[in-house]
Amino acid sequence: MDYQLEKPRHIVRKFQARPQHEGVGAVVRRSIGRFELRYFDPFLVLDEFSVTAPAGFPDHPHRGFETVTYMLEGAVKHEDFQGHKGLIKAGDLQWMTAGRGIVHSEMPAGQGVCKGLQLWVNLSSKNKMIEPKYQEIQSKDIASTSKNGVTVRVIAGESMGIQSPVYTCTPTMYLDFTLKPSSHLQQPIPNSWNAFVYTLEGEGIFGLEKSGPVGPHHLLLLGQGDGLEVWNRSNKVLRFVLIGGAPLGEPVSQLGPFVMNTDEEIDQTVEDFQYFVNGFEKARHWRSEAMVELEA
Ligand code: FJE
Ligand code: FE
Repeated sequence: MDYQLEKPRHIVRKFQARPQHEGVGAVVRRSIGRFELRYFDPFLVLDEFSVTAPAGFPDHPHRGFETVTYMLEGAVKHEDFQGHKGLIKAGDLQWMTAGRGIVHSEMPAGQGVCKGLQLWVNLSSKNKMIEPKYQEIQSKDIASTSKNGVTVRVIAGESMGIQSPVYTCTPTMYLDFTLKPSSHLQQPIPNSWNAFVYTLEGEGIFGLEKSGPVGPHHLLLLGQGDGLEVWNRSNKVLRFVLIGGAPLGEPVSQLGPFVMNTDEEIDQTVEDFQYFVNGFEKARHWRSEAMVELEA
């Protein structure tokens, strides 16, 4: 190993993410954002989604945070009220800063199942009302490297000497790791950050070498320390994401897809959306192609 961690983080809470219904006929395994774990500062929601047409997430608004969509299988067609549209395909990333307001639709493209992860990252009070912005990276352009049986795709932050070009308003790391059987990983994480693992495939040992293996669809909250150690002692490939961020330490007032600091700001947001002002102007006459088709 190139470095030794001084204080490896251990798992302090473990959740199995069970399927639930969201959007229109869509199924998500929600881990962060469910009743037992409303908020893991700065993270509001983590959904592992699985959607097949005609199900999906038709026209809906966002304000005050970012949605990060990382596709695992199939493709999502995205359109917003500014005329921004595109396909997010397997391995692609869309980092959308909703800021003061986005109205958009996210629907499966084609007939097959589409699967991925959607993370909601909160914005600090000074960033909640910034202009909306997109950072879109195709699979082939995502920084990736392999060493000693460990492969990382760097969605945000840096790992194994490579760096993501994504700018994160709230300092965030997002790493997609694949470990071959018998491989081992040490990944530094800033001491003051909140961090978690979400497992996708195979079985891994996280934090403590003598702990039991964890299978897919689990959220593992990490305690304090300077990094994470992982072992693959199984005979199958292990895949998981490691996500961390600097906590904002601010009050959160949330109404569905609107996330502000105070109840007054939420009331204002509901009004802005209702009267098409303060960033929601274009919502007055816009409907997505997906919505028009659904109603045809
Ligand atoms: C939703 C507000 C929303 N998980 N995973 C309320 F914004 C959404 C929503 C999503 C979503 C979209 C994708 Cl592509 C993937 C997601 C929630 O759009 F479902 C509710 N109920
Ligand atoms: Fe959305």
